[in-house]
Amino acid sequence: VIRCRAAVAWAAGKPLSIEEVEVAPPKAGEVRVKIVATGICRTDEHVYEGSFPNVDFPVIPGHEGAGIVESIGEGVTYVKPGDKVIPLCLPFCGECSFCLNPEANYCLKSHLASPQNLMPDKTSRFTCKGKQINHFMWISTFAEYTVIPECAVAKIDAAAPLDKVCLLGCGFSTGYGAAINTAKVKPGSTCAIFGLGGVGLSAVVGCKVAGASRIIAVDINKDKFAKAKELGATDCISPRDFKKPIQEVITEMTAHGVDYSFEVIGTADTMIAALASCNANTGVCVMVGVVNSGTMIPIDPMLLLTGRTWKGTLLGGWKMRDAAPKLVSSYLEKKFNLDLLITHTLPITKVNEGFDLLRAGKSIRTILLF
Ligand code: COD
Ligand code: ZN
Ligand code: ZN
Repeated sequence: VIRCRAAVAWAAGKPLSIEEVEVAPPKAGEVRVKIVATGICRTDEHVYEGSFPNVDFPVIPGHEGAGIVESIGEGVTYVKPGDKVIPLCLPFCGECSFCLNPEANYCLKSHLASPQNLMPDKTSRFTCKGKQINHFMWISTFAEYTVIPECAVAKIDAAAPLDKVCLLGCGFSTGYGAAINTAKVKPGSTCAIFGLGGVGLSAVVGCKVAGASRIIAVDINKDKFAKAKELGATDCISPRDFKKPIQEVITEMTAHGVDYSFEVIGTADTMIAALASCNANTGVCVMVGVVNSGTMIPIDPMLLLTGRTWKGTLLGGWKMRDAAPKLVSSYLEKKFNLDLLITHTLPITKVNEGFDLLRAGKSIRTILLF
């Protein structure tokens, strides 16, 4: 058993508290990882608010981390102590029909398929003050040491800087993959990205790397525009600056609407606006944001009848066990720059300050270091 620090959410809406927790050794098929760095994603904020379904408190959140394998349980062959890894919020069992399908990435044996926030055997490896603490997405990266199923880690290059590549665990891969894999943006095409948080800006990067000629970035917070331009946006617009709906503005700017649009906010209104912003015939709209559970979206079927495609994406469509090491190599080869997305780096003890920055719209990504 290892005693170490972790940021524990004891109850919905309460600030996280830094606690000393006990982390049990990995059981068969599990690995114990020393987390070196972890990002704060909006989804962690949803957990904290208590709006994430099927998450019971107390819980150790965090799902955008990177670390080093400390020990392995019986039968583990994929990694050994000392290997650098990225914990995966979508595991890879390698056996289910989605894992066997080269185009799918939603492992049917994941925590999403049978939601619960314990380990796959329905027990916890964390205790604090004599109480059992729940896991989050099987990876709980807000703990200095965490136990993860072997199928939910990806081994990466020993040269990878963990305080940067942790972003590949969620935010960057989600936005970048939405452009590269889900939309399959073509060179010379036009794109519109709604929402310029860490995920939306990563979609901007994906469109740029794919060779889009025009990238329209949309946000109500104009403070995000400078970064969007730096990352490749050609136009930045705020819906608040126009009397007419933003989809009409975008349609006029591009004659018939963009080739690809991305909704990276998570509201019904912006989902409809993003759909209507892509061209009526070959336009593809990818929804990345998650709406509050129970939200329904009324749409005019004519929007789709003329040929538009409306798609969703999960973690940018990547099969992460395979993709994470390749994304790390692309980063090391400077194909894209993750560093520009990191606006703050804080010690884990300042985790609540990190959430305050996110809520105030002042940060893109905050990295917490142990
Ligand atoms: N119009 C334009 N922009 C808006 C509007 C609006 N009506 N409302 C908010 N925005 C802007 C905000 O100013 C902000 O800049 C941006 O939208 C949102 O950014 P963040 O920083 O709050 O969020 P991100 O980028 O960290 O995450 C956005 C998601 C939509 C991805 C996230 O909220 C979400 O739904 N996550 C779950 C979806 C998913 O697959 N995530 C990956 C696994 S966790
Ligand atoms: Zn599977
Ligand atoms: Zn996330």
